[in-house]
Amino acid sequence: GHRGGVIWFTGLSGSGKSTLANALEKQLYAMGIRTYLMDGDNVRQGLNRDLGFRRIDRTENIRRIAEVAKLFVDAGIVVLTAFISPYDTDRCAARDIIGKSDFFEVFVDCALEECEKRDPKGLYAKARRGEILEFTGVSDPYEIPENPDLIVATDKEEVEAAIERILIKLKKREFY
Ligand code: GGZ
Repeated sequence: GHRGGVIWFTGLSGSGKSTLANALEKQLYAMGIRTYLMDGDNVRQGLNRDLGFRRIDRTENIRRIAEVAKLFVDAGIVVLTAFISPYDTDRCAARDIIGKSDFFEVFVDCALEECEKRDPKGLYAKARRGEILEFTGVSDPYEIPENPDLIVATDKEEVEAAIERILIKLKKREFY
């Protein structure tokens, strides 16, 4: 069986975290690897429904996600997480909870202008109109990862090529 581990995607809203995580999960599944994908849809609706987007809430959001991800890793599952996780200290805390050797950070790098152009849910437009406060990239910070395991520039690289690069590194790190 495989060892398990967490592939932690971080980046702005609309940067492509979910797209990459979903594509990678599909590939891992095809390889017979057991996975679990955590994102806003299955975490912020349930476990973290009491949390909003203020700094302390984001910190607690990430802490709980890391603790749950660790449980899945203990069960030998490869976990993919797709959260903005904008603060460096929170991402470092997540890495410490999960354990350095089981944590693989992917910085999903995409220019704010491009994310705003995509704006699939119209949230950037709302943030610009002041209808959403503390929106990451507009009125709230995003701290660029200083030492990610991998950077994917989604405004420059195709999903399939990025997935291939991730898989090669995961293999080297013995995630599977
Ligand atoms: C950022 C927000 C906000 C604010 C609602 N700031 O594109 P989406 O919609 O689906 O992804 C965003 C998601 C971010 O939740 P995370 O749990 O990933 O954030 S964090 O890691 O910072 O805790 C966006 C939506 O929630 N959203 N309000 N103010 N994104």
